Amino acid sequence: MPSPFSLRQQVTDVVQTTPVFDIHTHLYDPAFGDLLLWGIDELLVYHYLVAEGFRHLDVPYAKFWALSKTQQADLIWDALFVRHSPLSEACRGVLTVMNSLGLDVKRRDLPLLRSHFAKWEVGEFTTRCLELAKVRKVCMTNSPFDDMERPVWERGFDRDERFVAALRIDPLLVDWENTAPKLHASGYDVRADFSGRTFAEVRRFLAEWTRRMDARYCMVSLTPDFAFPAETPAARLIEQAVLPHGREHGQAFAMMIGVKRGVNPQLRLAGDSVGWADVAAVENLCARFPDNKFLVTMLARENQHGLCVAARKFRNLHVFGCWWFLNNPSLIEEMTRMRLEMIGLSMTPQHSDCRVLDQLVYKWSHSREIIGKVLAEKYDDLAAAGWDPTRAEIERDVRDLLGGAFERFLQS
Ligand code: FIX
Ligand code: ZN
Repeated sequence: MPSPFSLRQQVTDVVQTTPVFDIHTHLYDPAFGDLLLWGIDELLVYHYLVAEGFRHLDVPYAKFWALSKTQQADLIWDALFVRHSPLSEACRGVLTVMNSLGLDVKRRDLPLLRSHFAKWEVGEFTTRCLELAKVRKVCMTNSPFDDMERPVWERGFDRDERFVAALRIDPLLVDWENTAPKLHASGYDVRADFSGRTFAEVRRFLAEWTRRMDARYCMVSLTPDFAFPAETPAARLIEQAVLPHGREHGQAFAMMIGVKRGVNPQLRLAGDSVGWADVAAVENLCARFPDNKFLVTMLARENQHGLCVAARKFRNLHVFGCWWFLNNPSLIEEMTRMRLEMIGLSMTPQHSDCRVLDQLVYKWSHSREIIGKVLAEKYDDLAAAGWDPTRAEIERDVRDLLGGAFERFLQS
């Protein structure tokens, strides 16, 4: 039996070096041009930092939004890195990125950091970030309703095989009233009251976009009051269009539940909040549609235990990620430990949710540190119980946690 020290070292080493499939991000294949964000200014105006910056800034919201990106970044840098120590997870992330790229953050010199970024070309920088983060595949979030993104898909482009697609359909499910006329205008025979061929036409829309994007799964974010069954447009569309589409195409349906959009609209993208949701909606879907596959993450800390219990009951449910306000070391640790204790390796502990390419570097290094720590503890417990985990077993398990279990679930 290896000593506890070498076991720990092995687990840490395997978690640090195993390439990951990042199953949910807001990054784009470089072919999307400016939609792929990167560099120091984008890092500083990330909405996590904007929310934190406004806690110190006394600039009116409108004035801030009227500034150029560089000026906004200057203000945030000053508020969060110069006038206070950058202790928050999102601030620390900026430092981890700079440090990993070999840049000197000690000097607190923003113009100097900018000058380093000016030397990069996006293709090389993409490869560098993926290498540093040891990310083997990045799943994008792809919306046919996005006016910037849609034309790129319609034109067609050579796919970068490191970037795979996920079909995002929020407007369809959470804003049916405004989306139905748009679908109608683009040639789908749908009616706002769901009459006629509406559901069949929504299925045709989903099938066409799934094919065009080669979408690995279909996804939506939902508010805390999401209920199923219910007489809501979202519930009706899920039951009569999204799930039949999923069964026909063998495509999983991802639900990210618990976001309250625009609690402070003045903060724009940074203005969303969280609320408790009812896990019963997930259980009802899994029970009623055993031939559909559900990927689920929930935003409220209070929902995590119930979601693990649901996953114990339904093998067509795959739990993933520590989403957004949960993507902090203390909560990742708590959630990862609980998930391992309750559902073992049949889950995906983390996704990055990156909006800026460089963030891959910090989100994965910070998460790997915690996943490694919790996992090492768990193997230690097994060793204490007389079980002797081999290196090959540890590698197999870590591959599963970092994307393998997810891929198998999609293929099942
Ligand atoms: O709905 C989502 O996919 C969320 O992750 C985003 O909307 C959110 O803004 C975000 O970036 C969270 O990390
Ligand atoms: Zn997201």
